[in-house]
Amino acid sequence: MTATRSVLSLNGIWSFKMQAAGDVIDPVAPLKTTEVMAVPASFSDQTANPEIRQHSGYFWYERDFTVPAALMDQRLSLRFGSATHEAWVFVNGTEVGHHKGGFTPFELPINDTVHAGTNRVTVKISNLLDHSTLPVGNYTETKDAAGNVIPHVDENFDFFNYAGLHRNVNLMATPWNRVEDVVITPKIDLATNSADVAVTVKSTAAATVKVTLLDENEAIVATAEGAENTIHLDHIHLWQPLNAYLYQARVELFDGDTLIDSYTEPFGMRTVAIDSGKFLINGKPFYFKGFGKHEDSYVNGRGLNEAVNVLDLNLLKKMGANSFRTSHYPYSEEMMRLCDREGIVVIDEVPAVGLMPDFNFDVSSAFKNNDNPFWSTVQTQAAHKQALEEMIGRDKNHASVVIWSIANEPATFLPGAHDYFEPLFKLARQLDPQDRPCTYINIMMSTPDRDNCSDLADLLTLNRYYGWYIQTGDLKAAAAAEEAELRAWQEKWPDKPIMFTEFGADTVAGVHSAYNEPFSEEYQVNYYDMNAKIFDKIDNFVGEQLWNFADFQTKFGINRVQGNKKGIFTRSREPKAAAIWLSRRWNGIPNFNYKK
Ligand code: BDP
Repeated sequence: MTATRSVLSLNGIWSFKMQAAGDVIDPVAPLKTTEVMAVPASFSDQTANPEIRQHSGYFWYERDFTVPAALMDQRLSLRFGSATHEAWVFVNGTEVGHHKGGFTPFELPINDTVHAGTNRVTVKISNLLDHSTLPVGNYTETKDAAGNVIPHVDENFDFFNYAGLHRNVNLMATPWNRVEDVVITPKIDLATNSADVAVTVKSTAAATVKVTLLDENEAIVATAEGAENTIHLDHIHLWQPLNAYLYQARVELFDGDTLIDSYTEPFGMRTVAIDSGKFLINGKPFYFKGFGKHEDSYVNGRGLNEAVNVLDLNLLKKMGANSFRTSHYPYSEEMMRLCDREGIVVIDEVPAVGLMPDFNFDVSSAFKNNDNPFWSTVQTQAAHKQALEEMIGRDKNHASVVIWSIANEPATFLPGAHDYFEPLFKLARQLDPQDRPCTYINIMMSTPDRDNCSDLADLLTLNRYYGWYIQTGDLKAAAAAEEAELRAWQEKWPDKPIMFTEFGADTVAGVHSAYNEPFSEEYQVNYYDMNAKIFDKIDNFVGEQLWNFADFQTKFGINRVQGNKKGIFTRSREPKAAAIWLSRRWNGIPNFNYKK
């Protein structure tokens, strides 16, 4: 909302219908249903009907909304924070647009289909995934007795396939001639404590562009005119981990003296660089302490839950942590803004998860299989490019984002992986105006001798489960194997920083063992203790992000008891013993200069 723009929330209770086999639904007529769903949220855990929760296919949402007559002269659009995974949007029965990809926003103009007063919006949602989508799902079809196709998706990944209108839905009214994008790229000189801030404004009209930079007290620190500016600032305040400082760029379009549009974008000033095996933020070696997370909470499922976001960051800070990864998809815009404000360091990840032949928990099979033709059959390249464009397009200005993660645990030990990833790394580097480091999250079968892609990444971000999926329960053997692998990586790439982006052990809160038994709280503590001792021995080891912040929901399976239990908090955010142990460790580790 600005002086020239209105935003009206369409969150709330919507009508809802699962499209069962054989159902024909025509959006020209109002949806025939008595079911309702709250938005934003997954529908999955709001229903009491297991058939809806487990259904693969199509779902319909609908509600009325009012367009005030006073807004009818403006450009009207519907904006969805995300619709998971694919959506077709109809206004008063007419299709106004479509979007595929469940974790990034989209906006659809609706002037031609609305009138002042009451209107109807209908959204058809698909939760289907296959070998061309991100995330990757295993798609199969059967037929019922009447010959109707029954689709089925088996997640090729370890989290529940939550779906629905997951984030805010808004009616927006903007001027016809408007600001379309703002790109803010601060080039900082740490030695002189000054910056040249490049501000590029993309607008729909040839208008006079005015840019005003404001400090945290809303005092004006600089002004400039034109669509492309480089503004010099002295005596800058740096955005620091856990000590954020946010400036604002106010962008205004003028026609003569008349204000046509205005938009304000917050931004922070910090540098990110990699040098001699260190990860530098503002020129100093940073040590990542934190988590792989999920957008996952009771009832809301994967839906935006701002209270949980605030609690999670409060718990994170209390533990002495400083960072997390948006495993395994871009998180809400609200969470990204919160991280900017709270000084949380973020690894931002596209939904490229499941890029491996058959997701299962038998790690040994993949160690043997080195000739699977996976990369010549998978068809995700187009979706992957789109996901990178949309994530970097959305998140480019966030100070909190310091690394782009281009995939989680792709099968980089198989031939063809390098050809698949090379163009994606190139694209990410072209798209990012701030030249942040790029990486992929390396799976444990991709050891230094087997991995095909580590030359592409700026740093080594490893997921390792020594003592869990291998050497289960034997922390001594696990420690030896883990240390040997880390030393091999360091030798192979002496200038690349190494960090763990996952390591963890399933732990059922309340289970105890005098014998250090896996699944007990004691084992989880000892597992982290073992890992910490290794990390502290490796010079280029720059961070530990464990798996996972909290227990989270997964598909049904014999390896999961109501979900993945590797949280150091339960799903309701109660600490397990490991959370207390890790708080002590992390509160004793400074954010900077931990490794000499
Ligand atoms: C890794 C995945 C993550 C899983 C985790 C686990 O990146 O999504 O949840 O392991 O098995 O394979 O707990």
